[in-house]
Amino acid sequence: MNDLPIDEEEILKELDAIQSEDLKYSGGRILGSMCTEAHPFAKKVYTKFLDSNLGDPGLFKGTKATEDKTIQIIGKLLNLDKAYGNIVTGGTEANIMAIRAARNHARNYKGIKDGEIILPRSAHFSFKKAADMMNLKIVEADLDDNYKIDVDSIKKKITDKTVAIVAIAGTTELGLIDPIEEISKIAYENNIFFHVDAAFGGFSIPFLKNIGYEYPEFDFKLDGVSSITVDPHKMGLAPIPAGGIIFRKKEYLEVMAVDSPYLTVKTQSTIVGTRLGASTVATYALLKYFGKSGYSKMARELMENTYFLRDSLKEIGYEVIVEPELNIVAFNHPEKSPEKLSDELEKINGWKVSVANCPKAIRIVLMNHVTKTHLKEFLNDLKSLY
Ligand code: 0PR
Repeated sequence: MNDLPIDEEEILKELDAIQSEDLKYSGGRILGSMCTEAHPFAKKVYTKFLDSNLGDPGLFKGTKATEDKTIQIIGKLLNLDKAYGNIVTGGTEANIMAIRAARNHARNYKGIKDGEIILPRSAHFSFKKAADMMNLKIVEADLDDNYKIDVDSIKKKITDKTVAIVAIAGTTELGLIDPIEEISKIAYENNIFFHVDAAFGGFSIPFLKNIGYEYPEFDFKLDGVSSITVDPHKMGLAPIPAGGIIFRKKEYLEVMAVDSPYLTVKTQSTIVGTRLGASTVATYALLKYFGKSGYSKMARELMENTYFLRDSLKEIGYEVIVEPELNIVAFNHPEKSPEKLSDELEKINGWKVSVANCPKAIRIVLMNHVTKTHLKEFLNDLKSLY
């Protein structure tokens, strides 16, 4: 550390140099990210609320009330009349909260000690963190030929130690939606906590449905669904960190509550203590700013880009691995491995794609910063590498 203070200007110069090493979404080269540039209005709101701390809500009553309102708005979007939950740091924290609620609920009401969670291989790695932190055993559900949960395998894997079943609405690698309706029935009949990870899909499926796209039910309309993760900092255009966890019942928050006696609120259910209010208020502002029609329009445009990429890839001879359900396209070169193609794409023009593991494929996430013009350039390069 320097002994004497350094001039702001000088520090800013260094920071500019630091920032120039980072990629910018606007460059259009980031093709494998579920995040995008936050909306300018959200950035404005964010800086206005930088000091508000949701960890001590009695001091920031306005911000806390706004978190509650945001949870209600998102809950309604997911067909829940009265929602319970929080805006947290991201999908990871939201998933950890869901699993913690399930584990504690099963421990308190069913006396389950060494619990198990059933989830598919396509689940995000945040569940491995959750299982590790909570001493739970992961029981892997099989995938069918379309890379979705095989419902029968869930039935077979339920034991008297099962504390939760997890399914995904918008898988990380392929953007697929699991057969949530069938799984919800099984969870309901067996009285097991059922968590839907819609970190990615939760901010687009409801809006796409709104404009006539057909998707199966995935939300609280299904009686068996206990909680849903839905992340404003992915498809919602909110600034990082903004994840969302919505519970059907208050008791799921209560089973996680610990005493916080010297604070303005006497219990806390979130994992994080001191919590940013800024991204929560920015999320609220964006929900109002776009409304259903704004988010629907955006979701439609992303799907149009998705179909454009899918069709163009097929035209030039690449293999599209699965029919896209949301705005992710996974494809392969008929001969080159995805790793090799990924390296070549980076060398030829700085493209940053990501390689899916199950199945092995190049995976493109069509976020707002990826325009048609970028896609055309990308396709030209793919043509030259064919
Ligand atoms: N659930 C699902 C279905 C996800 O896809 C992700 C993250 C999470 C939970 C965890 O969310 P947080 O990362 O907010 O905790 N999916 C992306 C991934 O890990 C996140 C991501 C975003 C990765 C931007 C890269 C990137 O540039 O692949």
